Amino acid sequence: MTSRLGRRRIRNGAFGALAITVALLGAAEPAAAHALLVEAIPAEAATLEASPPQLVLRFNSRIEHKLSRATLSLGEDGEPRALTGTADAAPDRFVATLPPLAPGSYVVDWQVLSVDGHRVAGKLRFRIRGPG
Ligand SMILES: [Cu+2]
Repeated sequence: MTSRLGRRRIRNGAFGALAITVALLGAAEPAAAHALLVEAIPAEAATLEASPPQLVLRFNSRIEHKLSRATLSLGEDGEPRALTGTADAAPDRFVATLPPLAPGSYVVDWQVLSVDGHRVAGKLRFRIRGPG
């Protein structure tokens, strides 16, 4: 039979373990929960010979397609043109069909919503080589 004091000790011990678990989960959350970009096509800083047919951004977790977007600009100061994400893309990808692009330097400005509710944004630059 457990004494009153013994029971209280057990309970405090359980609370202590719970507090440590919560602290560990809290510390691990940011890295584990956001959607992080793991692959881009075209790749960052790529030099291409021809206009790429698609933009593909692959993440390490699911994204909300309806609340994810990207723009494409010709050069750093170019007018940003909205890219329409493919609604039926895989859950971990943002996919957009690209119009035929002239040679030049392009900047993709993207913003996705992770399923954990956090926004993640980034830029991607690539270049299409001109003739000659
Ligand atoms: Cu997050």
